[in-house]
Amino acid sequence: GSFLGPVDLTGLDSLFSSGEKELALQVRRFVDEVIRPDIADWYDEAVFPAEIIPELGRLGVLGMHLEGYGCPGRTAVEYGLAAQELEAGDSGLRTFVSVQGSLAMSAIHRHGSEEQKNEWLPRMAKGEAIGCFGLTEPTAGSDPASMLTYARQGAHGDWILNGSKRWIGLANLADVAIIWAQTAEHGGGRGIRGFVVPTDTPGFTATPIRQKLSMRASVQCEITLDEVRLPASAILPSDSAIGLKGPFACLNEARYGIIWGVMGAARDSFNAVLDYSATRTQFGTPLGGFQLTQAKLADMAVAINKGYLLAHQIGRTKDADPTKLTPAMISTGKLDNCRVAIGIARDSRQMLGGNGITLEHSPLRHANNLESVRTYEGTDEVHQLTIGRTLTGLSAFTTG
Ligand code: TGC
Repeated sequence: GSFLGPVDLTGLDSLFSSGEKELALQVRRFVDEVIRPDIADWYDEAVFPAEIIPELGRLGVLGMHLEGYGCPGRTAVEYGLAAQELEAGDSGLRTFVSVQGSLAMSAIHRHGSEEQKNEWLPRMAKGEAIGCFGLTEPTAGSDPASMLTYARQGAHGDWILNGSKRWIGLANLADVAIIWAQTAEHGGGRGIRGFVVPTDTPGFTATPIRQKLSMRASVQCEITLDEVRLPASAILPSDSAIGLKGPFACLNEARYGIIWGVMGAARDSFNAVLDYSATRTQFGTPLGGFQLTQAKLADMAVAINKGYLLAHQIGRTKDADPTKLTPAMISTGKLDNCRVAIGIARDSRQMLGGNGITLEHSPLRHANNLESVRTYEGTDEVHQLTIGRTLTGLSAFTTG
């Protein structure tokens, strides 16, 4: 049988090497042993299980695709396979791995000084230090160029940060925050620079956002920066981090992981409902014997196969030559795999009937999580307009 289970109707199994499949199964075993038994309680009680972070380090999934500095140095496809196994467990768990590896670690790895890399990356790969990534603000979501957080330089070259960030994953647990701030009064997007901020710096506060109906087994925070004073060496020094292309290069990595991750949530929803339709009997027949059930199962399976094919194509392209991985390609995968996955999770809940509304079954939990996933790292609309700009050569992000 296929390592992806009964949903694999198109020979997806043959697209992956035995080493890649073994890695996926290793992550799946971790999810089965460490996540599945407790995820319903964590979600119900809004608890992020921070104690598993060092275990994720030992599993080799933190900064998984990065080379050197104690990072695992895995391929893009291996990283993708791990992401989909983690998200089959819960999107909140995969989000932690994305924020740590694709956002915080990749910002330091790509744009940081040797000193910053040596200080943070080996410990972050082991899960001994936690990172977060502060781009979004209360008034700057899809439009990060409008950020208000400001970094001014003091007389001795030190930097003083003021402002706020919102929706920042794990900021309350983080040891280090990558904070993006405006440095030039009229710099627009090009004045934006990144800073490596130890979270124990005076003036840094992170407050968890409460009453979430999505990503409950994960934490997102509001950060306030009140005269946060940093040495001159805290800036990410690389030219690659001047302007918005600095954070966007990291967002590309996180968006790439999502293309795969959400297929795990879709597959887990599908498996839950396939099992249920074999055992649940109504009108004297297992649900799976009804044509309306089979039509839904067939449509879901077809959509999941297409989603994996898209993720695979994008992953192999990234491994062969990362410069060929265009923003439009990433937007295509992120846009469609997210909306396909949330549709499957919702249809699965429908097929579970009333039993689908508790945490005994995964689909509604996945569907609620996917509300966040289809919104963060670029909404559907941002990705549609990115694709639209590529197709037409016209930017429709502003009316000005
Ligand atoms: P635009 O003029 O398009 O670009 C500005 C500069 O950035 C470059 N660029 C990219 N570089 C690499 N990869 C990409 N995908 C890039 N897209 C653009 C571009 O070449 C340009 O460079 P330069 O050298 O000319 O300055 O900028 P714009 O302001 O028109 O952007 C348009 C838009 C809407 C596409 C962009 O702003 C966008 O993608 N918005 C969505 C923002 C988003 O995804 N936010 C999620 C933030 S994640 C976060 O804060 C925490 S969530 C995770 C958690 O913590 O739980």
